[in-house]
Amino acid sequence: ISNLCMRLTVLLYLQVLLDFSIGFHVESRLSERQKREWIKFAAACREGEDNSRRNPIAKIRSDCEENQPVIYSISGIGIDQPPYGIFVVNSRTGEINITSIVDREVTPEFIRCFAKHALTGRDLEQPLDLRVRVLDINDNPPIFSQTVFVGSIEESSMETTLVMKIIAMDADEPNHLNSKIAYKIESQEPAGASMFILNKHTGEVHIANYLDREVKASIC
Ligand SMILES: *[C@@H]1O[C@H](CO)[C@@H](O)[C@H](O)[C@H]1NC(C)=O
Ligand SMILES: [Ca+2]
Ligand SMILES: [Ca+2]
Ligand SMILES: [Ca+2]
Repeated sequence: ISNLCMRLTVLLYLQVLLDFSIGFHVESRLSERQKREWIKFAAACREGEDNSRRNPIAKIRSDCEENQPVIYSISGIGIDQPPYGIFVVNSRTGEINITSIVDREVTPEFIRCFAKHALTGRDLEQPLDLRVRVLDINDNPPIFSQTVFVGSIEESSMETTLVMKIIAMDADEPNHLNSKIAYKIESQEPAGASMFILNKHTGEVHIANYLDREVKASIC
């Protein structure tokens, strides 16, 4: 039956092409035919919030609906793999609901969608990976990649020598303010005049020289 659907498309397409040569008015029909595929829509959801009032947050539809009985289904993590049932689909309408509060850091970005023939179970469309955007909230602190960073310097080292580079990661959305890291020295032992400069952006630690000490005062 899907072959028939395909053949029908091809025939109509040819017909439209033929029509196209004799009249300008068929142009809109041509663009309609090109849309013969998945029609989808997905709204953004917000992390850590009840999104149920936004339901349905997405809708999928196959144009094969026009002449065949279609059943929609979805698959993936948060659906038929743990955590189960975060996203559900109405198999008849293709409407997709979100059923619980989601954590952006563990929710997959894509929902795999299927349109199958209601009687034969055959795929009527190529599976679709529907992107569901979960808007990030800043709910992850930066974590140092090591609990202790060790640096060493020669006693005769020049001032401003690089001592070490400290690294931290933040699980919130990459390249977003929520995951932007700023480094700062909290304290020093022995206390007193700052011996090190920490680059706020790169995490590079240098020995402080006299000039740097003044700069440092404004950084920390
Ligand atoms: C999805 O949510 C809408 C609106 O709350 C509701 O009417 C509908 O029954 C829900 N569908 C499913 C499959 O849960
Ligand atoms: Ca989170
Ligand atoms: Ca963060
Ligand atoms: Ca987050």
